[in-house]
Amino acid sequence: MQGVVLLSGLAVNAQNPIIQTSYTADPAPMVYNDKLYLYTSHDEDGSTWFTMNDWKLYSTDDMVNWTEHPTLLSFKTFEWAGGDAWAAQCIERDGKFYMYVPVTDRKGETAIGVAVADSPYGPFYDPIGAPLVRADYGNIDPTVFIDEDGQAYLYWGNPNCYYVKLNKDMISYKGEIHAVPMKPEAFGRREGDPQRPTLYEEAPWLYKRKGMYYLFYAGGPVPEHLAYATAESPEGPWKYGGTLMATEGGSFTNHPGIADFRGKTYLFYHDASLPGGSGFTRSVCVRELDFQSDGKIPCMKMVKEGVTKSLKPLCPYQKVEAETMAWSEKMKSAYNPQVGVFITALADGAYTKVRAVDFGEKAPSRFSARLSTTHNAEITMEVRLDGLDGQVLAKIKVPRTGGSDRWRIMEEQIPQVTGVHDLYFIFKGKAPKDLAYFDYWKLNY
Ligand code: FUB
Repeated sequence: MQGVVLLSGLAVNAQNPIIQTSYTADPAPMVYNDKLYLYTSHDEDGSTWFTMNDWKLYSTDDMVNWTEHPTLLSFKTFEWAGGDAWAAQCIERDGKFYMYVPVTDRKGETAIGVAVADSPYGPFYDPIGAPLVRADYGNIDPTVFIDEDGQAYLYWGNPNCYYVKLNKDMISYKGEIHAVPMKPEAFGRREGDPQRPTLYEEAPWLYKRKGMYYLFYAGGPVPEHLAYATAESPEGPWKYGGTLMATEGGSFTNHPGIADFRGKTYLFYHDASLPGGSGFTRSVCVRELDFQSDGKIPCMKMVKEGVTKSLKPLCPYQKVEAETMAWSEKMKSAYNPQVGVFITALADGAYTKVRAVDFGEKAPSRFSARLSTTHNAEITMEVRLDGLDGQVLAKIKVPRTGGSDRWRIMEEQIPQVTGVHDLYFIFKGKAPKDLAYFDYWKLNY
């Protein structure tokens, strides 16, 4: 567990990986009501295999600050599942949210299930009590897409790629399960393996732009790269487009997720860049995706800086959850029923950074935050402007309440500040572990 959070020495201006408080993988973005929701799988700390039991959810409306939400479902949501919570995708239809997940059934076979909710945050339940689809083998990595004519498609599979048309209810399908023809013209030629003539490995993602269908995927041989194919129909035939992202980043897998949001297209992927990172402890990243005028996509590099410009300033005059952040070090997120998701400052110097906070033209006079610690030693939270050594806005002694189930709201007068600033919340003090808990903060006039 220490590995994921005791990071230091990563560039102060890094925006990738976008989640630093857990290991996350297999990004699946979904845009709904002008907000981007990011569903991810969750590599357990210290994993030496794909040890993944539940899915996580983060959201943003500015592409730089991400808010963690309570864990929305696990393989246990599916009574027939025996384990595994691998790459999933969620989509909205007529106000309901459908999450397609690969799990392993009680006999040890992979299958794709579906869970439904009335909100993107869940709670999700299994409406059919059985797998939704299952091909001969390799039933992982579902991707779902609804075309303009209302027809929904589900693609999935490793090492083969399958698809099926979903019914309007999104929890049943019509017709046959189709195996996508594995032709080098469609997915690129793999040399030296007659069993696997193409580069296609896994992780399909179906997407449409300007009338053209794109099938993004992870290509082999391992270590994976990202590639894409295009077609004039969501059922193919597919034409190999080339490499989207070469192998890099330290993880032997990669997994694309694409979303259009506020006029731009974003490519989500994963790497192993958090401390302790590996092919089994991965981290989700994002960058803009550029298209050429002919619809082709140039090969892209992984980028440390991620998305550099906030799309929208953050309003600090309402509760801002501590788990809303652009960057953090030595921080870990947790959940309890008293306050929901909160963060723990693990060691001296732990901090979070929140970008583009809009104080407005009239300066606020007070800062408040809900905090707690179990330690007698003096633990403080400094709030600084625009840098770890920037102007001090507040210096609050964290109250000793005795646990993360007991909290106090602390308030302090602050100097006059206006305009847009990055805010840093820095925890200082000497304690053997878990310095302080932080639930939310707010500015007041
Ligand atoms: O996360 C487990 C597996 O790793 C996914 O199913 C693949 O796409 C790869 O990312």
